[in-house]
Amino acid sequence: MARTIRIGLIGCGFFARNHLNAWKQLAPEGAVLAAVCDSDANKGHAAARDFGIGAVYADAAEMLAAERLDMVDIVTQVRARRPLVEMALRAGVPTIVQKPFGSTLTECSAMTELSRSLSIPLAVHENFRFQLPMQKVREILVTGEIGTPNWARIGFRTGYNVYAGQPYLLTEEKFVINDLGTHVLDLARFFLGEVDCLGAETQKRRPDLAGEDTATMLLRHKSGAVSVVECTYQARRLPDLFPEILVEIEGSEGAVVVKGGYRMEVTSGGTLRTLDATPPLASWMERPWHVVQDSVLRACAHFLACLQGGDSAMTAASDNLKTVALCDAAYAAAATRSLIAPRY
Ligand code: NAD
Ligand code: 89V
Repeated sequence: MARTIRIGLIGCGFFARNHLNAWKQLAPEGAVLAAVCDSDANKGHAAARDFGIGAVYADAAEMLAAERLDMVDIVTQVRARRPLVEMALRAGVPTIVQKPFGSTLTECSAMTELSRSLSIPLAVHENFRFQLPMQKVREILVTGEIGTPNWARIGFRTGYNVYAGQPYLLTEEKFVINDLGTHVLDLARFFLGEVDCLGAETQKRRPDLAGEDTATMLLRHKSGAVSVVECTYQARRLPDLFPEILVEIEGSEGAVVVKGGYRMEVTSGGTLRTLDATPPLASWMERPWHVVQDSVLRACAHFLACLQGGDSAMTAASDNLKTVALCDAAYAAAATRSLIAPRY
């Protein structure tokens, strides 16, 4: 059996249930939920009760001092995040932090530099690239079946009431790019590589929101490829595909397309094949969230294996910093109505 990894989870709110279920399912691979922490003691105790975790804390410093941990998984909102990351890294504990990595590029750069200077791993739980359909797209690109990718459209368009489970999104001054754009911009990098410059238009189509709810971005990648990356919570169309991501990538020899219902079409050298990328539905998962929940499981399995093997995670802080730089550039592009080079 692989080395056991004792995990302390901080932030037992809405989405943490998926992390807790994933770590529980990964017990045979060595994951041990050793402790939970939430500044709201009721939430911490509820998580401990539901997942059979013996140690519960309301203060992260107390947990880090009392527990022998091999990993900290931080699932708080972004507002509370930097002090927790710095505390865990300074305690010498490898840390995973949920997206968005941080509130600003400067803040994310500082956390990345602290991780580097202390030689303690820091990774971002950016899980859209771990979704089964996205993994299949990546596999197809790597095989060269569609040739050199040169154009793409990546879209997350829904009218789903995300605010019911995440009410804090109503008051984020910088909302959809930092919260959702970070996912689809990360996919653009995952599929087409780093970005030379980008343009962006944002909209607040729901007037009572504090921030933008729609972003449409045009990217020129260093490879010469061009991508259109878009996200909104204000789509009013049926069927609403939440939380599915639609992808079209064209290459020199063909194309790969992810359509609604997890149907994929691959054109290569003049022939078309179709495949089904429907994600599995573990007992703790529920439609339509299962694609996201399955990606949490895949991401956590990746982080666990990387820690056990001493490898750098695919979404290490130094990598996700480049995605944050795209979010930063997108806000600057929208504000100035100009093309902006990301501050890598
Ligand atoms: P939430 O507000 O429901 O939960 C956060 C919890 O952290 C709360 O229970 C709060 O009491 C606790 N907390 C805050 N500060 C703390 C501190 N200093 N010490 C200990 N506990 C503290 O938030 P949520 O909706 O679960 O979102 C958490 C994160 O997950 C966000 O960054 C969000 O963007 C992200 N998220 C990711 C996905 C995904 O991976 N696809 C989906 C939804 C949300
Ligand atoms: O991934 C997220 O941050 C969630 C979503 C609903 C898109 O899964 O908000």
